[in-house]
Amino acid sequence: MKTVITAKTSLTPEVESKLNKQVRLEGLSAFYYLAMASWCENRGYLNAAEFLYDHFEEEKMHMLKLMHYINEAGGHALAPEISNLRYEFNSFREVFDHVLEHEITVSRAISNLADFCFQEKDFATFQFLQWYVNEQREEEAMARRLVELFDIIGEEGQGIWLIDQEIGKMLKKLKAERAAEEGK
Ligand code: OFO
Repeated sequence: MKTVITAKTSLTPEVESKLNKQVRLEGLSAFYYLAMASWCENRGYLNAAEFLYDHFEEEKMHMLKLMHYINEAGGHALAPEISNLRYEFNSFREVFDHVLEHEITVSRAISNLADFCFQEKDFATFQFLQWYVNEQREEEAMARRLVELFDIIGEEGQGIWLIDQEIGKMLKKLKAERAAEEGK
């Protein structure tokens, strides 16, 4: 009788474990944004809060996309434990400095992960990760623009109000771009 050997998963244990590490980082990103959104809402920076709540949903989607990929490849995606969130910020600007810093960390993690998969000759996962490489490039650019608002407008006088308005416009543009993308 012919024996049919089927591999349970197409992922090596190392790739699976590193993908799960990235799941955790995306989950952490989601809850970082959630904590920052709540801080902004509590202070009355309502456009910024809406922007950050929207980004919470984006990061959640990034995490789920990875989890589905792992499971579909025969691995086991692990729901992350989230702890040590930061709930307090010294200023409105500090929130967005934190966003930029965090996005740079995530970009590096994605690059290292893609590099590892390439070295392992896991080209399917390498290709899958290109979506995240592009996404991070866009998110880093967006975070830089947010921080620039503080440099250009400044927080004195009506500055904070103006910055919050500009963030509102950025969110509107982002949503319009997403809708156009979905309509393609
Ligand atoms: Fe998941 O895109 Fe930013 O962190």
